[in-house]
Amino acid sequence: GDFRAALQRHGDSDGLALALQPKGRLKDGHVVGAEALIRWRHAERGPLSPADFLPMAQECGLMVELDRWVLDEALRLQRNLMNLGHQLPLSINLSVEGLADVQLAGNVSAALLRWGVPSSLLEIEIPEGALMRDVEVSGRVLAELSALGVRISIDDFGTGYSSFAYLARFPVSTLKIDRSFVRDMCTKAASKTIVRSLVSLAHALSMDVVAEGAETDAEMAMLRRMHCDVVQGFGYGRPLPFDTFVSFVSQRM
Ligand code: G
Ligand code: G
Ligand code: NA
Ligand code: MN
Repeated sequence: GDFRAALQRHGDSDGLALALQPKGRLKDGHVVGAEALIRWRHAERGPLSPADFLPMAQECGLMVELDRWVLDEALRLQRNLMNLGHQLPLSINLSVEGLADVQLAGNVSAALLRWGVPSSLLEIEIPEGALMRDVEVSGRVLAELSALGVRISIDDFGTGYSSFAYLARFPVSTLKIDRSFVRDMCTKAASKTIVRSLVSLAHALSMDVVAEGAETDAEMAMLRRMHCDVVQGFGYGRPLPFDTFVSFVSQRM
């Protein structure tokens, strides 16, 4: 009930909100985009993280509705960013249920028009596991989305079981290396090897590569030596409320 009500509201102090986590180009530290991450400022329980409420939303069958809310809110924020003179793609996360929503591409197209946002400024992140669950459905959805000009990235890469045949065939622009490998990169030789291999794999497939969850300077330096393109992690920037994100961007242009 609580959550359903929060889905109906926008921008309240006690509703759902999107935090923006900056993505930085390793070469020069410039902001090249951001990922929208959902937060719930609960009136009584304080700020809740997705781990606290996404399972509940899933059980209640609200994921498709949640994904639609996120799409609309992310494009509202993108419109505000554009109005401030910024040209930064924002990415949103898609749930397994959202990926199977037959109205997805139609909704994305309508929302882009409604907010006057060019499709090149929207990116959709799909976890590797969700993408490979049903490659027939994924193939169809990805074709529809990329026909709109929306960029697609594979999230949490390395944790699922990718068929490389499909990976090469899907219209994917970016591969995001899962945080677990980046976290252990400086202490475990195997993790370092995996990260280096995933960077090579992405580049061989003409994809950009983002390393998730880098927290230390040592990790960022290692990623730079590996010619990883982009970093997203606490070491570069935390998920921020819109206004704080705008200040962050202004300081790194
Ligand atoms: O923001 P945080 O790292 O706490 O997110 C935890 C998990 O919740 C991550 O797996 C992330 O993908 C998921 N998540 C965060 N925001 C969204 C969202 O807007 N939609 C969906 N479907 N998942 C999200
Ligand atoms: O599943 P997905 O990759 O969408 O989840 C992103 C999640 O990872 C978010 O909840 C975000 O808060 C979290 N995250 C991003 N960077 C870091 C980091 O450097 N360290 C840790 N521990 N979590 C991070
Ligand atoms: Na993500
Ligand atoms: Mn991820």
